[in-house]
Amino acid sequence: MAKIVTMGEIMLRLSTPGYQRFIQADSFDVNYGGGEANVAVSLANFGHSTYFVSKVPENPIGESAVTALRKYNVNCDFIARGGERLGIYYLEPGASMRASNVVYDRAHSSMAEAKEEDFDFDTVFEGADWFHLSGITPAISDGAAYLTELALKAAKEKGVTISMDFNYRKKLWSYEKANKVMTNLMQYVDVCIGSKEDAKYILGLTPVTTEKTGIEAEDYIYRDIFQQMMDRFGLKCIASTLRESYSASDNSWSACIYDGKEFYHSRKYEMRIVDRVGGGDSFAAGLICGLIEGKDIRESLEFAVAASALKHTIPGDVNLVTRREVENLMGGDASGRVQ
Ligand code: KDG
Repeated sequence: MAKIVTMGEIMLRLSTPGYQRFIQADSFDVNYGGGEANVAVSLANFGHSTYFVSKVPENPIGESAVTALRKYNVNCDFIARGGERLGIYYLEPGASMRASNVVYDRAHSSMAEAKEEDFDFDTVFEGADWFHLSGITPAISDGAAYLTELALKAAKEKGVTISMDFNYRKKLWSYEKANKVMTNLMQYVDVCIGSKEDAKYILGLTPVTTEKTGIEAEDYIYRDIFQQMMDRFGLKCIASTLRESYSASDNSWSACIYDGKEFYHSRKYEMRIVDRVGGGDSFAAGLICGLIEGKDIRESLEFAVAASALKHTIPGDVNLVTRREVENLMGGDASGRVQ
């Protein structure tokens, strides 16, 4: 069982029931979520010893968020208490041709205003095998960006493997700001999850053009952009999810990975989506799970894609599927069609 640490903001998620528009809703469904918290839950669910680093207010709402993580066996010893408030995000789930809509109400949250003295990173990373972060944490405030770098430095000094999922959120920061911050943070990263758009708009890399078409073109462009990222940041491997959207609720889902030698494109699943939020986080968790258990990049990627395809069938942010369910899907009917 590996020790895995993730760090970020956990929020109260209030979503309209039954695909209602915001204006219709007179109640909300309550869940808790946040990019890195979602990854922690998935990894705990796969049996790893998982720690979430954050700060929540010292009130019943903060405690409820912590309880939501404890319920899924995430270790919450490194969650500081204090500050003003828990961030909230409102979700209007999309359906058919109507996209989802998110409204953030998270300014001045406890995590956005957390300070260096809230965390003892030496203790956090003692004996840790892996540290996972996403671009959401440095995006929430300059203070959180500073803390992110402190945490990355501490993890690096202890020889911990580091993964970073770009997770670009345009409602949190501009591409210019993301470029400045993320380019610097990439020096600490071993395993990266990001799309060709992230490479272009956040890292300023230029994807190659090609006359190839379809999946061949996609693989060609990804291989090239991944190589550019390898050359620049000395990564161990890079992966991206690949979504072909038929509508807001019908998608195909696959992924690709590159380790500097082999480029691999996974099997594709056709999905009817119940809740897409957290799909990327469950992919990150599946990939970390595979790699940390010594699986090769192909097996790790297939596990991650299947796990995240299943996440799309579960309401809420977090992936509550078992290892057995993921393996059954990997070994079963390629349609992966789920209601
Ligand atoms: O990846 C899922 C996240 O987007 C969701 O949990 C909310 O953390 C969140 C954010 O900042 O958007």
